[in-house]
Amino acid sequence: MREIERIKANLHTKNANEKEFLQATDEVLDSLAAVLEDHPEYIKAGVLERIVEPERVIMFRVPWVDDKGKVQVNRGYRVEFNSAIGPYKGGLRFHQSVNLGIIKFLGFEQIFKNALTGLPMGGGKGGSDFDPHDKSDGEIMRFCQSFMSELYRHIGQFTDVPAGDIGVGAREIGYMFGQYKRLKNEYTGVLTGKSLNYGGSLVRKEATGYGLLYYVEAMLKDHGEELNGKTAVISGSGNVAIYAALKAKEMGIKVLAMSDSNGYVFDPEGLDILAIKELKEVKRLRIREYVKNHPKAVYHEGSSGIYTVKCDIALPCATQNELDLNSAKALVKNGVKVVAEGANMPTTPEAVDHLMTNGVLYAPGKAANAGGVATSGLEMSQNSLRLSWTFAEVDARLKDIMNNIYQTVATTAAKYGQKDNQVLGANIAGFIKVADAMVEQGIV
Ligand code: NDP
Ligand code: 2IT
Repeated sequence: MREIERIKANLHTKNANEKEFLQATDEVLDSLAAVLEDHPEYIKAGVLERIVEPERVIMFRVPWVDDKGKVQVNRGYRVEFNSAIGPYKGGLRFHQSVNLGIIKFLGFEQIFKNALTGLPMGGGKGGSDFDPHDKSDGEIMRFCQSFMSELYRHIGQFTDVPAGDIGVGAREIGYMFGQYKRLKNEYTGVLTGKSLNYGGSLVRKEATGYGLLYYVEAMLKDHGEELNGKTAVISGSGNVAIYAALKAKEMGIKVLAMSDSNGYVFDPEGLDILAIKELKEVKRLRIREYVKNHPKAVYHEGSSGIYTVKCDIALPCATQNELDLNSAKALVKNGVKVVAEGANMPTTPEAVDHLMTNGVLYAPGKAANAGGVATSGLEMSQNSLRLSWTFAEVDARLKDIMNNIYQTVATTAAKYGQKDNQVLGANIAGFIKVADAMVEQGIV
């Protein structure tokens, strides 16, 4: 469609250095031709031009002092992308690879993901190029305090509510919450993913991984299959991967391999997930340490090799573009049935094409990993009500939301004549909700 091509060309000219952002916008825009035919009001109201431009981009200096007394400077970001359906909502990523293009791609994806949850949350994302890997607890605290000393003026429970992402878990959220409270002299639910001691929600820690499995369960049920007895590989061994693996095991799936950025561990009889959780979540060690106490398992250097392991289900839960065409070919050759994304945009466009043309059920992250932000939405509700729901209650709501997302995505894909094309279904369903709100609110 001419309108779409024009907007894409303009975006590529204006943001030539932001390759991940362009990858994300191209995919969404390419899904929308049929919608625009049906809805000329979106074109008239300039919805496409507006939705690809962040409402606000904040970049700032984050100075801190390391344990040796040396001054360090990182760059902080918050991209407030779209507030049509609620306050900006999305995580903070601390990783050495972070740059503006990566935060913009994540913020853009978040708009549609949050819309799919059915909860009133706009899209945003932030973070820093700070590398937390080799830092002491004191250094992490000082960095988080410095980061929040600038960010606090831009966020708020009704404005923008950050949470965790890569490199940001309950520890970092705690230090940032403490600093926000001190600066604002105000106790509000300005961050989600808080610990249970001061306003966090049960199930938030588990939510992205659990939600991913609830989504896959709904998808397989719709295709007359069940999870019990299947095999899986799960990339990463962070927050998303660990709780995906625990839920997978509970559902009768054998998890054969998991990874970190150095390599992967493989055990044909299935990994001991609680041992991996202890190793990564509590001791913060490398995954290669696992084989020391598990002699049947093998460690392979290099994380992308994980996709050469024969499995029924692959769950990429580490980072963007980790599953490339070669990995997709290896998975297809080995008979993979399902690829569902716990990470954001982990599968390259060429790999997605290869999977879908070979009949693999492919679930994009903005649908399949929405359980984390959905439960953040539930944390915001509980904070506003000043009460906490039980584990069972939050878990039931999460399951319900993931089932609804799958149904919405599947129905939308079918309605547009492309059954099982969940990329199309997720992009269109998320887009329509936000676009309608943007039209109703006028040119802002
Ligand atoms: P964590 O920091 O807890 O874990 C990240 C995991 O991915 C680690 O095992 C890490 O290995 C690995 N990893 C990170 N970067 C790379 C890389 N460049 N190459 C290979 N492996 C890498 O993050 P999360 O589990 O929270 O996030 C994982 C993914 O899920 C991200 O894409 C995130 O955006 C997405 N996501 C997270 C949600 C959440 O609620 N936390 C919600 C929805 C999506 P190492 O330790 O070696 O760095
Ligand atoms: O990518 C994501 O959806 C997240 N990192 C979670 C965001 C949130 O606000 O809980």
